[in-house]
Amino acid sequence: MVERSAVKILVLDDESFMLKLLNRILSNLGYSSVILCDSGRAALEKIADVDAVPNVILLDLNMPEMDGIEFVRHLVDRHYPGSLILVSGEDERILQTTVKLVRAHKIPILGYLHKPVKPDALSELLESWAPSAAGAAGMAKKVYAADELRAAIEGGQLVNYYQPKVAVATGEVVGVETLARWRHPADGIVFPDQFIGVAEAAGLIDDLTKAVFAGAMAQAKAWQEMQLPLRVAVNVSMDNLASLDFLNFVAELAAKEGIAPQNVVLEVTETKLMQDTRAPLEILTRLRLKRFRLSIDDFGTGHSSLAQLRDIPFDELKIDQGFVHRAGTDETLRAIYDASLSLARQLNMEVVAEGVQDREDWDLLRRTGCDLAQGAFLSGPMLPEDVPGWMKLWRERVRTELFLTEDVRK
Ligand code: G
Ligand code: MN
Repeated sequence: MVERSAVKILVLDDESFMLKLLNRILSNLGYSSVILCDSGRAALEKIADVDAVPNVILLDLNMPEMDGIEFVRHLVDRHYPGSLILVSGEDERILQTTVKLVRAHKIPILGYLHKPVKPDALSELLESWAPSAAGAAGMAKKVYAADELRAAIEGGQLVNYYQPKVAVATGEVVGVETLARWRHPADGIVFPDQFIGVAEAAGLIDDLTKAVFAGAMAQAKAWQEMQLPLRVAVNVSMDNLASLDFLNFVAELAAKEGIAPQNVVLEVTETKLMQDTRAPLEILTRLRLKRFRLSIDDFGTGHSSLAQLRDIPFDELKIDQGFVHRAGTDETLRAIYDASLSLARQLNMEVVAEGVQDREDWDLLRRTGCDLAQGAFLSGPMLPEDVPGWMKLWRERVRTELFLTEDVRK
């Protein structure tokens, strides 16, 4: 049993009377270590202090400026190791969808509460918090210091892995997405969720993206010379799009390696609230004018995906994996998947479904006419030297098993 006074709780709600009310309920229940925040920004500042990281966050979904869903995204970027309880006046459906969204991000969620909050219900959810479960999830992830990452980038410790994207209608391997890994001398292979956030926060993301991009272009050239004309995608952070320097770097490097802009995809995610969107807008538009392909990544989870769609001429939309796997049987996921697909169609964009994990997912893509698939059902990320061999096996699979069910196309 954990002492209630030892459980660190952060309450985030834009309404001050709700903060006071929840504070009183918590205090009556014996939870005395409580921090109150009235905006996502304020809460993130608190969380930045390692000693103040809460065990449980009570999160209001509807807030001006930064809403609860965007806040969760920031928690993911910051490797928040604790648990969440959602509090909202929204209806059951929205709450359930949000719970799925948060679970897809692997943040433990104790449950949700409707406003007005009943003390008994809150008490029950808090009782279910256990330090072992939350601690284990948090401890598995080491957060690296900026200096160590800087040395790793300079010392060439980042390596590119590549994950295939396949045309659903024909099985043809259209391209690959470049996924950075850190070959850490002591810790082994470190995944991007453990260092991209650090790179962004420490101003290292330009150096990181440039290193990844340079490797990807060199690899694209090598494949081109092997008669494997693969479109190569690279993940670009919004922070990269703050200066014209990046635009020139991309254009010059692709030209130097002899890669046509049509075969270069820039996958853009908005992970934070942009202060000033003029520079990224200009840079993306100019990349597009040069015929680079622009892709909106993790669609459905960002802060202002719809605003981005309105403002930026994207060629490709990637439906976030959280809305793809199991969308065949889950009505809510299916509704979001269908809506994303039809949005992309109407805007004349190619659609990629991320996170295709099994045969059922693949069949759904075929049935619904999704353009491209990416995910473990095809292949996870691999080293570039393994790509040609995988392509051979994949073609065999396409011929023998994947297109036998003609009836899936209703
Ligand atoms: O490889 P993995 O599926 O764990 O990658 C998870 C996410 O990490 C990707 O979807 C992408 O958003 C991010 N990521 C991987 N490589 C890079 C990179 O080079 N730059 C940026 N900005 N993000 C990356
Ligand atoms: Mn991506």
